Amino acid sequence: MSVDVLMHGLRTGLTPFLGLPLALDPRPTTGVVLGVPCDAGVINRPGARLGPWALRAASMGLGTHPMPDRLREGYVALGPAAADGWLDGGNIPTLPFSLTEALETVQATVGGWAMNGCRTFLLGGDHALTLGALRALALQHGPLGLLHLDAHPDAADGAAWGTPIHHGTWVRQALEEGLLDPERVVQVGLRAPRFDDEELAFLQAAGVRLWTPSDLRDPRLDSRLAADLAAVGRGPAYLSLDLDVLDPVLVPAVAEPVPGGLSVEETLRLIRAVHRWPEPWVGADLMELAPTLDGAEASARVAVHLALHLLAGGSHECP
Ligand SMILES: [Mn+2]
Repeated sequence: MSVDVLMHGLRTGLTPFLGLPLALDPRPTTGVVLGVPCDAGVINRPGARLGPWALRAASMGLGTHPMPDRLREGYVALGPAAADGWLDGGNIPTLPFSLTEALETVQATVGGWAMNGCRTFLLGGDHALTLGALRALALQHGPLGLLHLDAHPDAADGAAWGTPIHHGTWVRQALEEGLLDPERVVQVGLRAPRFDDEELAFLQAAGVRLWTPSDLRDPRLDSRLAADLAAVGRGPAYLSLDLDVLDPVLVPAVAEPVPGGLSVEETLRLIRAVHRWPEPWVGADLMELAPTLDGAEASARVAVHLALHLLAGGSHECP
C-alpha cells in the first residue's frame, strides 16, 4: 500500500482489497477480485453476505507494495509482482433473496471479466455461489480442475433437500453439469460428521480424490498428495477454499465449523502447491466468512493472510 492508496481510502471511505485499484467494469487485465455479498445458500448459520466487507477491512494496510530486498529475502515474499495487473472489481450485485438469481449474476459478472482474459478471485459469500463462477469459467476454458479445501465435500444430493442448490450441493452439480474434469478434482480437509455414504459413493464413482486431515498428516502419503495436487493443474484449474477447512479455534466465523481442522501452515502448504502448476489458476475463491460470528476479527485476518499467499504468484517461495 502506498500513501496514495491510504489517502484515497481515507478520503473516499473505500477500502479496496489489499489496496488494489478499483474498477467496476470488465477490462483486459491480469485478474480481478470480486465480492459476493450473498448467503442465500446457507442452511444453519447465515452471515457470509457480509464477508466481502470484512475481508476488505481486514486487508487494510496489508499492501502488495515493494519491500526492500533485505526484508524480502528469506521472508514470506508477498511481492509487488503478486498484484501487478490485479484490480478490485467491487461486489457482484447479488440480491440476498434468490440464490438462482444470484448464481446468474455471478456467472454473468465472472464471465464478463473472463472474456477479457482475466483471472477471477471471489470473496464470499456462501459456497453455493462458486457454482456461478465455475459455469462462467468452464464456458471460457472447458472442464476445470478443482482443488477444493473444505471440511465438507459439498456433494449432497439437492433432490434429497428439496432444492436444486445450497452451499452443500455445488460440487455434485458442477460434476453433473460437466464443468469439472473429475480426474483433476481433489478435496482436502474433509471431516464433517454428516458426510454420508451416498455422498462418498457419488464422489468415488466420479473419481474424485478425497483427503482427510489425518491422511494429510501421514508422511507415508506425502508423494501421493503431491501427485494429486499436481494433477489438478494439468489444465485450466480452480482453487476453492471454504474457510471451515481451518480449525474453528482459528476461524470460528463460518456457517458450519467442524473441530479438528487444518492449521494456517497446513493450509498455506496446499496453497503453495497451486503455485507449482504449469499455468496460473484461472479462478479461485475464499468462501463462507460470516464475520458477525467472530469474536475479534480473527477469522478475517487469517483469511486475508491466505489470500495474500495465493495472490503472491509463483515467483516467490515461502520459507
Ligand atoms: Mn464448502
